[in-house]
Amino acid sequence: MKGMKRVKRTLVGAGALLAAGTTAGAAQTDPAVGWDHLWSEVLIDITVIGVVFGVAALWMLFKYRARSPADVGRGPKLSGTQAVAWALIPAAIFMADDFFLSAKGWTLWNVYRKVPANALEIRVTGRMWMWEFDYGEGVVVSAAPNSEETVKVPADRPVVLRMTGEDVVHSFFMPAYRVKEDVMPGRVTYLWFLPRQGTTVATCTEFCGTEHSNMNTKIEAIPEAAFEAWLANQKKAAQTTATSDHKA
Ligand SMILES: [Cu+2]
Repeated sequence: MKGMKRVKRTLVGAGALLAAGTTAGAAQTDPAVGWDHLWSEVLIDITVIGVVFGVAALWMLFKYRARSPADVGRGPKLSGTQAVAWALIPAAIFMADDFFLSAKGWTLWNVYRKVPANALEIRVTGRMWMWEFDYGEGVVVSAAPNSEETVKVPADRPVVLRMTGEDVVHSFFMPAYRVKEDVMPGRVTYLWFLPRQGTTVATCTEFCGTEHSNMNTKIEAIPEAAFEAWLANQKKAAQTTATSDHKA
């Protein structure tokens, strides 16, 4: 009875923990932070496992070393149970950790693929060899190779990029935000990220021709109010140009 109670309590505890994990997942607004956590977790796990097995191997090397030339070939044999346990226990430990990390990765991936409702949408076109950013209403920023022009985004507001290509396969990569997605003709792919104030780099990461390495641009995240003011100005300018073009 006591045992059953304990099992029940453990199950309830595990359930609560899982539920807490799910809520934390839902509240997660920046997948980049989640990817970093997951990566350090992978590193910690493989280090711990590596050290444990390394120490065990060294200990056995020492314990079962040959003490005299006559010892060679007379090492102790493992029993059937020992042999099976030696294979299964480490495999179970590795698999448990693998499943645990993949479950976390899968949860995070789903957060990453679900665009937040309040995201600002920018349409991106990739072509040999530049990126173009379309904010709508005639506001287009062309990031020509090596230009000093930055692509502005609002800090702390999610931004979704809907991307397509005009010629060959490109890949849009923002290392600082841990996001990368292929860009190709005939299809619209997407990614979203949560800008942090400051300037970072976006670059093409699919070899697309001789100028591929120049296909990069600076992404500048500025406070949202400043961004809104900038965008409103750009829209006004775009409208004026359109009207004067029309008159001409
Ligand atoms: Cu490219």
